Amino acid sequence: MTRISREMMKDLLSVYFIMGSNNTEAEPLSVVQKALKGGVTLFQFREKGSNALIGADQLAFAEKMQSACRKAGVPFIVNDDVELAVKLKADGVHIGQDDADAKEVRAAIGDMILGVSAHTMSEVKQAEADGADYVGMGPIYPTETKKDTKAVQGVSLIEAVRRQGISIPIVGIGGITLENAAPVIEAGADGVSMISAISMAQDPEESAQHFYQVIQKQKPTS
Ligand code: TZP
Ligand code: MG
Repeated sequence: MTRISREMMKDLLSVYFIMGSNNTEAEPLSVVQKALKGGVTLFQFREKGSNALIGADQLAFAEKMQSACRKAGVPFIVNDDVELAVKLKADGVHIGQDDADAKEVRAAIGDMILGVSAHTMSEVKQAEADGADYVGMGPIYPTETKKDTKAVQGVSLIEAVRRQGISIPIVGIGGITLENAAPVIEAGADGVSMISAISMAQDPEESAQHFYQVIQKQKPTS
């Protein structure tokens, strides 16, 4: 295997749906299946917070999500847990600044996709130097889903990164909805990442479909 190309990574980031069992009041697997059907381009398994599954239950649930992603041909990324990602032979892993050292994670996972959360210009540069395939930047807008976020930063840091000519694939995260997604792409992101806008939607398939349409319209065709 070789590392994913930047071009392909940028494509995959278009509609990056993140979910764990506690992000929905509906049956989690069916929510993910509907979202995949609607057109999400990348999925992250993020099982944390109150009532999160642990141990064998978490593993079984992760396997179900992974298998749904495989069927849909959508890469499956594991949040935080490098060991779980390796065990599942996931397509990638996403880490925050406090989770692990990105350089060490890169060494442990070989060519799997590596995503790193970055909140400052220097974190973006460091992530790129450490071998990240993409950076997640945010929270762009206020969010109720994650309580311990850094300050809301809008799109200005994304613009600043692009102004410096840094071309690492970027996905924006935090409070993103169908209504406010377009400016994130205009600022220079390659995609948007969301939890509640799809996981809590009345119709997750339709929501994913609409995100796909909005993002495709905004993204310059390569
Ligand atoms: N990291 C920064 S904000 C956030 C994460 C995981 C939560 C995003 O959830 P939502 O519901 O899309 O605002
Ligand atoms: Mg984390």
